[in-house]
Amino acid sequence: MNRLTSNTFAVLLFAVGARVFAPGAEPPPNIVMILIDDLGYGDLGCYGSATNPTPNLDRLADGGLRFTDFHSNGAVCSPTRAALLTGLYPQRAGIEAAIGFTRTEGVALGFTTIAEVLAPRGYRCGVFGKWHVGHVTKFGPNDQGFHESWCANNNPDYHSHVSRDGKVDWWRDQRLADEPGYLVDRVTAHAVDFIRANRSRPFFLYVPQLAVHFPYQGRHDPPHRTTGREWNGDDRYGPLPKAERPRAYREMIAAVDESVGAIVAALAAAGVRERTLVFVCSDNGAYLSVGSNGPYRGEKGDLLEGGHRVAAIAHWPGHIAAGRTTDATAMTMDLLPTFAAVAGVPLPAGLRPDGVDLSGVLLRGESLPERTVFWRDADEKAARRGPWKLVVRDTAALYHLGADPAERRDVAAEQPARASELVAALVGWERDVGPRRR
Ligand SMILES: [Ca+2]
Repeated sequence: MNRLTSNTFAVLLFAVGARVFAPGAEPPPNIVMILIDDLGYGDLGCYGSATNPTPNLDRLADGGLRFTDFHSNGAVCSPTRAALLTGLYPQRAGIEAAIGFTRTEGVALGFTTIAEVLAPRGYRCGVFGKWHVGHVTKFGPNDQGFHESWCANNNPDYHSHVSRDGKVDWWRDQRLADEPGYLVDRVTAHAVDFIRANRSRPFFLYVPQLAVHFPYQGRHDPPHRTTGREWNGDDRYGPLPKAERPRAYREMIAAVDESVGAIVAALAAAGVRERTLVFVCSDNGAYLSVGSNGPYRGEKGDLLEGGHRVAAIAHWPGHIAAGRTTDATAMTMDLLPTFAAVAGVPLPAGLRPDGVDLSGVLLRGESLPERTVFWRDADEKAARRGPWKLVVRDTAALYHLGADPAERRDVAAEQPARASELVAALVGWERDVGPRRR
């Protein structure tokens, strides 16, 4: 975009922003949050994959900041999404496991979401993709601060849009509204339309892509699920025999990468690329039957690193220095305070996030003060402080992630004081967030 067009936009933007923001102030930045589903730490080119070409995501990493120690709050979908939306540990938001096909469970509407933080300050908020923090008719995005939404509750067939419960699962503004197309591409199209429509005002665009979660279907694989029956056996994974699923998975990664490229191109075409923070991460680790968690042991559902250490990239030309990596230990729940800080929006009274503001890490290359973070999923628990990680499964094990990133050598017996400290911290945290709800 040439300078004249850029200046014209700046004037227009100022005129719009001035209604909400102080005269003379810079217009607030847009925020685009892309959440990839079930993508493993080792699944992107910029994280060492030799099999998956991801040129658009690699370009974002080259031009921005790549995290090497970023974690999903959960090892499955719903808890991580609850943490992203609320800035809280998912246990505090009442979502500790993946939500099934019930309409009685979800993030209660009384919790303040990131959209509800930004919308009152003039941000237009849209979400396109997989919601999965409660059925949209009862716990939906439009009732949680988003102005517009196209969402699935769960992971429908990418072509027929039928979920595992045998029902069509594609909703516009919380009403069933099916439309034809491969869902990765439908999400992209709605996101691009949203950018075009809102080029002249600040926006928060949340794109929780459905891929690369099963069913494993590339663009040219056939539709599979039909309505009126459940798909909860091995057929939940889609139409392909096991041996072909990794091929479809790679195609789905390519489709997500193209989606990221299309969203970035839409930002550029709208003239807002330089005033938009793009953040990309995954909601949990990969299944090893199809994906890679790089050097880390475990997979989706585990509280070993493979279940929750994920790829994360932040990109904002002129604000985030290009080509850097950070080893800051960060988590999904940090994104709400981070986005609020980047937008210059104070948190509402009464909202005390568990997450911390990462804007110093993003914008100024700062490190984070040491803290202890926690996970709990079914009967597994984990605590992390510095390089030390306590993993409680049948027994408690202590790992030094610097020396032993694959968590193979339990050093609890050699480091009893370290182990006891983390056990005590975990007990204190569980007392704080309360017992598991189900
Ligand atoms: Ca997931």
